[in-house]
Amino acid sequence: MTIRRPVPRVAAVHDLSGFGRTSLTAIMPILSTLGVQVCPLPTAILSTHTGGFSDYHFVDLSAELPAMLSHWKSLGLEFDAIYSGFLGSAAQCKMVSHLIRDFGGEQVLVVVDPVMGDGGQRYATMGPEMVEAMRELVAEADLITPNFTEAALLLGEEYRHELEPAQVKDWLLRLGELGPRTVVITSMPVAGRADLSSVVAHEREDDRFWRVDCTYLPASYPGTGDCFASVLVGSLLQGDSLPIALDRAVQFVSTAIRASFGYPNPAREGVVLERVLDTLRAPVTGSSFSIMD
Ligand code: PXL
Repeated sequence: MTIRRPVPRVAAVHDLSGFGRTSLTAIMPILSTLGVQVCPLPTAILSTHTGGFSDYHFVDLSAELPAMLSHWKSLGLEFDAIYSGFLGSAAQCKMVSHLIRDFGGEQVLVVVDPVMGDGGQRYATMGPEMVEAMRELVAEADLITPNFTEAALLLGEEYRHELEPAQVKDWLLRLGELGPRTVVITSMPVAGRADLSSVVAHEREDDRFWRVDCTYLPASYPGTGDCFASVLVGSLLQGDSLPIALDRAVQFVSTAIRASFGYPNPAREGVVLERVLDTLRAPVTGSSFSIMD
């Protein structure tokens, strides 16, 4: 027997923000802890992320990406997953499409986290052209992980404060019609339950709808979407089923938020990842997912 690779390998296409625990500074430690090799392709370098900081320095690396990719190609590199998140421009969305065409395939899990905004607002660098470009990019993905705000943007829906269960299913199915076979929406408000927030998902193959609820925590830390999607990717690459991977991702984010809550540091510093990373090594001993009927 030949071992193809000692550990799964992911091409991670995100920005590198020096301060604030978002994107690559969250994704790399999480996936490494889950035993996954991360090959970062930084789309931009920022002094800090854009949530809660102003005057950040933003260096767009778009012009460098084709040369990086052609070097990877000349090496004959192969990946088990391609995972993109925050992108600096509409042109970068096109570059990720090329990456998917060059390095994707039957055996490669393509995950697009269409990072564009949160809480009903678009992030500072996300103009309307990004929404259009992201809509085209999600068509190339196997799995997408928009939050509620991003789901509304992708569908051209108004942001609202809650959705009835039938509408939740409708949104999941319509996002699936854009292309991906698995759709996950995070930070979904639960109708009539202000104390809860849900992650919901639909898999086209077996037409099942999944839901994981967690207690709504009155705090918002940048980067929690990156933490969620990274645990999901790492867990799926370890061989977990989708509902277990969703459960692990929800658990991790909620543990990270709770661990951060009691500190006086401003939310813009992100969650205290370093204090909770080890929880990712625990075996799965329970779960709280349900099937939506
Ligand atoms: O985690 C989302 C994210 C990623 N990258 C940058 C960001 C944000 C959210 O604010 O600003 C640069």
